[in-house]
Amino acid sequence: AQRLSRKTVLITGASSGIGRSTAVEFVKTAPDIRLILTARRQDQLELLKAELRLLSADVDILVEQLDVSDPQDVKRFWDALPKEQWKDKLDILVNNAGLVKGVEHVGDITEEDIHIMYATNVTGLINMTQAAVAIFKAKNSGTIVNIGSIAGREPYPGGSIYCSTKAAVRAFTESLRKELINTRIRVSVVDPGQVETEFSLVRFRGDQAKADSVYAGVEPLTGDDIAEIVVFIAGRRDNVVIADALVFPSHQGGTSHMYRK
Ligand code: NDP
Ligand code: 8X3
Repeated sequence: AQRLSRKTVLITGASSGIGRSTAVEFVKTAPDIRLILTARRQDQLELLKAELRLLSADVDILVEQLDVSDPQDVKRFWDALPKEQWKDKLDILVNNAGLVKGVEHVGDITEEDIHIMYATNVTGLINMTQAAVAIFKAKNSGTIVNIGSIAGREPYPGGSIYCSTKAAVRAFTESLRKELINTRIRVSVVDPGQVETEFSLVRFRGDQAKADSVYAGVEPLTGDDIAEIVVFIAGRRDNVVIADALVFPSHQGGTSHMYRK
């Protein structure tokens, strides 16, 4: 908690699931933390801000609508970020925003779905990272935690685009860590297995019954489980780099290895 005191954290995709839980966990761990909460749904971010204020009166929160899939919006966001109060003080970036659309096989995937997954999960993450790295290099400190997935390690049928975006996150993260080896900037990737969030609802385009069937007969991880790990990684002594974390619920051994009751 002491190590995270007054640190400034930027979370993408903070309006739901793992990102939202990560914001809560940072405040529970360090009640005087400074949070920049971003996502497309600003109303959800405002609700989260109110909830976090109830947890701690000492927290500083900046809510900013940001669509990471739009490079112009990413540029606008960084240009508008108050320099002295927030931008130059940035310590931790959590690249969490991401999504999957559909289960179509190759040949049947729409151009739109390919674009939104790559633009969000890959290009968005890269653009956010480039901006943060410039700030971190100037002060030779900073932590980047990227949310990958087991899907990036073990691709499955019906997931060609999503799985390849997460493989890209993994490779990008590793290159970056090695590029920064002579600095005090830390780079980590967390690869969750099955987590119950809005993820499957988004995959199945709002079909709640289909989304629920993904979690039938199993006990998935929660957003809070992954949030605890993200905050743990960020809170280590600055010479400690948890480079890589693969996290499963106990019934899961891989993307297709699942014990169902
Ligand atoms: P949710 O759907 O609950 O949350 C996704 C978050 O990403 C939302 O806050 C959403 O906010 C945000 N987001 C989506 N697109 C954009 C965008 N273009 N710009 C900014 N924010 C965006 O799912 P999870 O919490 O599960 O997903 C978080 C991360 O975890 C993703 O990267 C996902 O791939 C990864 N993951 C999830 C697993 C799971 O089983 N759930 C397993 C492994 C990895 P908004 O819609 O307001 O923009
Ligand atoms: C989410 C995990 O296996 O549903 O990244 O794609 S999976």
